[in-house]
Amino acid sequence: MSASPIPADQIRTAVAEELQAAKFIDIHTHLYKPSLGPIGLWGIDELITYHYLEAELFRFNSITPGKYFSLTKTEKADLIWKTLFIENAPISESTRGVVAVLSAFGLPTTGDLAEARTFFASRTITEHIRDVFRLAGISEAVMTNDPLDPDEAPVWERGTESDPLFHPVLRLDRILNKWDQHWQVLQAKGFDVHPDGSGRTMSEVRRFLEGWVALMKPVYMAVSLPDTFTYPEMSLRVRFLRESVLPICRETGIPMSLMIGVRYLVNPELRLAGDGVGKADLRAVERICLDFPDNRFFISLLSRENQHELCVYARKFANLMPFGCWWFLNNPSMVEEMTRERIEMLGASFIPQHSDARVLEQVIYKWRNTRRTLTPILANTYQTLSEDGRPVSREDIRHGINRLFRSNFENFIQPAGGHTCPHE
Ligand code: FIX
Ligand code: ZN
Repeated sequence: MSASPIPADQIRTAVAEELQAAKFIDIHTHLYKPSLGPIGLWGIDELITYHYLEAELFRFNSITPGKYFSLTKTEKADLIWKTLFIENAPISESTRGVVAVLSAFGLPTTGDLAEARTFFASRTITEHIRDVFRLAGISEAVMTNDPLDPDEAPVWERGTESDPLFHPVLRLDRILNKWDQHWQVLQAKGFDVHPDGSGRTMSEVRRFLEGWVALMKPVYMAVSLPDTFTYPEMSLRVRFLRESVLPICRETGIPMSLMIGVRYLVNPELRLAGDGVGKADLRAVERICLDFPDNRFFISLLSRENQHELCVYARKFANLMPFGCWWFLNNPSMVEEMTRERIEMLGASFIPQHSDARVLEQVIYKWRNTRRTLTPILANTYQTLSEDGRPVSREDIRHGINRLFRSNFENFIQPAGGHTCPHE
């Protein structure tokens, strides 16, 4: 690859081509390898009944959530399609996404869903995953795997083959956020644990997680946390972090992902669509990075108001890797704002985005949008560098994009030996 400088007026084309050619790693999704069975969602009815669209349905249609959730999947999809795609133009980020998926497969974006249903019913999952990943421009996706999920856990325990397209993650929300509802599951498996965390609970949870690390070989552990998350704090959650989770992460060289800022079920009637956002006190992140210098933390924050602080903390802690424009921030206006600020403050030492896809085909539009939003931002970045007197080569651009969408992640999940400091 030539290191020869690119004329400033050709930088944008070079950026667009390199973004298109690069295969990204999607570091956080709710997608599943086929061998985990029906928990992996795909197809038109799943796309349309995505909780983002359910939230929008209730703004346009007077149906009550109770009545809506009593419908069949097909009835739900037909109602959302009629309301958000036929009676109204699908201009929101989430509805436009469905249109982008339909047109990616050459399917009609108006009329009824019959042709789309026939098309998706004709696909076999392995060929479909291959085509979807190609259209999305990703090489692999990182899953969200819950060792206490009654549908998923037994499949892992029975043994599943590994899949190079899907990397596992040990998701700990049930232990760290809902211990009072789930401690019995561990007790039933023979772990000497107690609801109040007494006795051998901490070491037994450690033993439980050690077993899952050996079984699942996760690339990182993860938890979503409320906007009220505080550290340090006299709580079971913080005890589990300190005494069970972070010690194992350190010993096995696995990073911990903290996704902070959720106000769970602000409207419980909306179920999965009922969560909200709140500004978090990031002194918790400051202290946890300080207290655990040998642990590495992926951090994603849900509140727009927390993003600048996160950039500052990332400048203070090399064991902190900011990632993604999570959930309610995964909109071009927010992605633009956050990515520009992160480049200005962190160079290419962060991970700009993850899809958070819950339905397979969503990666097509979520990554198309990311490329579309980042092209002018990266082009402007390199053009400004060239104007300031440092010639820019295609190699520079390729290296930067590879860092943002691949090697920052690959290096950060490496155990300490292979880990290269993100600031190098
Ligand atoms: O906690 C999470 O991983 C969140 O991403 C999800 O719970 C959320 O429902 C979602 O789908 C966001 O996009
Ligand atoms: Zn998620």
